[in-house]
Amino acid sequence: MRIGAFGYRSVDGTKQFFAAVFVTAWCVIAAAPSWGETIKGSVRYVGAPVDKKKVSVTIDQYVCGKEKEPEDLVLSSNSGIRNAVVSLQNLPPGAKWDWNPPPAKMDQKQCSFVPRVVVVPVGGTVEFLNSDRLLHNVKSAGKENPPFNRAQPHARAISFVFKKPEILRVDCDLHSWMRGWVVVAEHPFYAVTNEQGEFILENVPPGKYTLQVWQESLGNVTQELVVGDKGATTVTVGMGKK
Ligand SMILES: [Cu+2]
Repeated sequence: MRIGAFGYRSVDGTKQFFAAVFVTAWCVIAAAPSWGETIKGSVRYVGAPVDKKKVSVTIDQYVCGKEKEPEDLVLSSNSGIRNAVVSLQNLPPGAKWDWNPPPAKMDQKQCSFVPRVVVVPVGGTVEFLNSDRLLHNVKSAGKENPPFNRAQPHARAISFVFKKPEILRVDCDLHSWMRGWVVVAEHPFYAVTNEQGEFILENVPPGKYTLQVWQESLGNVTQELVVGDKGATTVTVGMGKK
């Protein structure tokens, strides 16, 4: 819709081009499977109080700062958990999807991986960037996908393809606090919670599901869920440190 709107603001020469883009985009949307059901949810922290200890930085303070907020468990003011990965298990047999997103990007900015969590399909690509004017590296030691460890000078992009489903940890050896996660997903019914701990899963076929939530420092929880055919299904999932 917005692409079409841009067309009106363009000068005459580009108007037609944008109109074409709009029509193409509309056709792609129309061709996608339209189960139409939506799950709107939030993931909340329900455990013991969290000790928010800052991480002190001892090197490269001119870029990294003197200390970093802990990012392994980030909560909103009303206990929403950021960067939790929500997915549907047990998809109905015969459910089909056309899922070919552009490469995910994970930047290194002020000595943090940004975003901290990316989801890619099996066979998908993550492009690692470095916006910082210093040297980082990207290292991963997954179990299913080949390990890698590459130096990453400023502004160099390095792409990796992930062929097997798993959740991989990404580190920078030069800055011990830096951590990211690549989630290699078998189907598109995955979402990462936002700053408020909220997520949306769209185009879900009606049915009974197990919703799984993974968070790097809290592990996994599951919750049963029924998706009907009358509007959005809402769900709240609680997670806590034991
Ligand atoms: Cu680094």
